[in-house]
Amino acid sequence: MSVLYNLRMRSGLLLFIFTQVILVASLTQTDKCGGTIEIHTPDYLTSPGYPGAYPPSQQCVWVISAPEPGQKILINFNPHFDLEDRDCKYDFVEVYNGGDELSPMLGKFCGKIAPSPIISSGSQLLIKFVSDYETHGAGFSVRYEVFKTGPECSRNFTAPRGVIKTPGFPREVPQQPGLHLHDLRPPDV
Ligand SMILES: [Ca+2]
Repeated sequence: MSVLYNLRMRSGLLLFIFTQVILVASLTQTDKCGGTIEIHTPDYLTSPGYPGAYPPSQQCVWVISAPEPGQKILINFNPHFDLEDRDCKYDFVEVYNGGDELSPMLGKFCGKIAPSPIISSGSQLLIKFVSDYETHGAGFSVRYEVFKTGPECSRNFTAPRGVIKTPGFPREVPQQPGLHLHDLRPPDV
């Protein structure tokens, strides 16, 4: 009886250690303050400690690159966005349209409203996160991926009537992020 009990305790302990190791490994992967990222699959980066409060006095710079020079990058902020809101003077996240801070800034964000999705015009984006010494929020999480454009979708239609087919119809619609059929109305004349 006690042998069985011991065995269960031990395997329970091992399982506990194992899950902790996994937890720490998965946290450190996305929890780093800054870094160089080449996109292979869509992934996330977060402010340190997210969704817990970020530490004081951070200055994190991530440079994200698409694998091919002609590709663009799409980033989507998680709606759970929370940075000290004092006109973005003290804590903020900045997005630059290129690989360094001399590139044009696409936005500087703080407060509790997550920024809209952003698409780079080139193959690099820079994200910079800054916090000062007091008053912290939950921070931010952002998903990055290569922006996909297909030749067969996302066109503007101006004819008064016509037929729209999904790419490759009548085959199944491919699972393709960024595929939208929109703006189907003819423009007002
Ligand atoms: Ca602050």
